[in-house]
Amino acid sequence: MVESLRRGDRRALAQAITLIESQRSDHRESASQLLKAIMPFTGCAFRIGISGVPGVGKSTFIEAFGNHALTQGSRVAVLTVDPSSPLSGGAILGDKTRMESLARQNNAFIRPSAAGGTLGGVTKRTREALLLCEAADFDLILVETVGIGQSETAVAQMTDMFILLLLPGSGDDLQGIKRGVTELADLILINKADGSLADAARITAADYQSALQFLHPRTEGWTVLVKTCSAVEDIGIADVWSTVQDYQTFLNKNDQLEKRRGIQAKTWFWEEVSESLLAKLRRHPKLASRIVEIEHQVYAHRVPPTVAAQDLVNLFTDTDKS
Ligand SMILES: Nc1nc2c(ncn2[C@@H]2O[C@H](COP(=O)(O)OP(=O)(O)O)[C@@H](O)[C@H]2O)c(=O)[nH]1
Ligand SMILES: [Mg+2]
Repeated sequence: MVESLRRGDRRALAQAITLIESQRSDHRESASQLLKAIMPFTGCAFRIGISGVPGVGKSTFIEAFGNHALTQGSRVAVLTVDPSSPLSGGAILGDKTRMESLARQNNAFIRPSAAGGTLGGVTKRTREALLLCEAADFDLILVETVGIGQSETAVAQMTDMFILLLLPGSGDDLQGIKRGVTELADLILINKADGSLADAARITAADYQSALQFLHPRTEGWTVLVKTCSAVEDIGIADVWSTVQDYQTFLNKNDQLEKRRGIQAKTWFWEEVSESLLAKLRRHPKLASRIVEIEHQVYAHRVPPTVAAQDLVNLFTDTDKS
């Protein structure tokens, strides 16, 4: 499988992703082996997260941007993080999930997130899928996520650059800018800057650009730009491409890419550690009845949660020794 991946074989890549998505324990074992084997071939792509509310045009943008990247000689892989997809999939009018024109290209690969699952489950798989895409020689990876809840943060945690798409006129609620936007975005695009919305888009962009002056960028030393574009009419896409190049150069020059990825890998590692420790504790046969008891005491406010937690952890470490 590693060999076929290294040849850039897209069918092998799809199979490999299916393998890492599998819950079967024997599959998990092979998945771990596969991931270990491909590690030397990972890390060479530029990873971009793309977020925004449903309907803002993320998929349409990815298609336009991805097609542009292909003309520049890139090999483009698209992954999606959408824990809600089984419910909302295709529910939005004109949803462009399938990205047909991009999907037809030889040097493009598109993979929607596995149906169902928790955000944690989906993002874990997406991180691994991203590595597999890199091993299969894709040098630009676009991760689409809905701008709801924690999924934005999770995607920012696995990418090098974070692009936020907004709608023209959305500048009315600039107050939301502190939390959601500036903490994560390296580039903000006001999409649908075409037809009757073009003027509104320019005003929105100017509003955001001036509001951003007073806020701290996520990447030290980088000025977050606000630009307009039209994914449908292919306006401003080449400009976005050159901004992405500039950002990539900036990150490389300052060793920031290396550092960011190192920190991301460590965070991922500790997430995995806490997850498997917790799973082990919850499934511990000797603790099952004690857990029910303690939980009940916490529920009834008879024991402070902090004390109960400490008791349980002590029980766990003692039981595990014996
Ligand atoms: N006018 C206009 N419509 C767009 C643009 N980009 C996307 N759309 C439309 O907006 C709708 C939602 O697009 P989609 O890419 O599925 O949005 P997503 O939910 O953010 O992925 C579709 O009907 C698109 O055709 C654009 O630049 N201009
Ligand atoms: Mg979409």
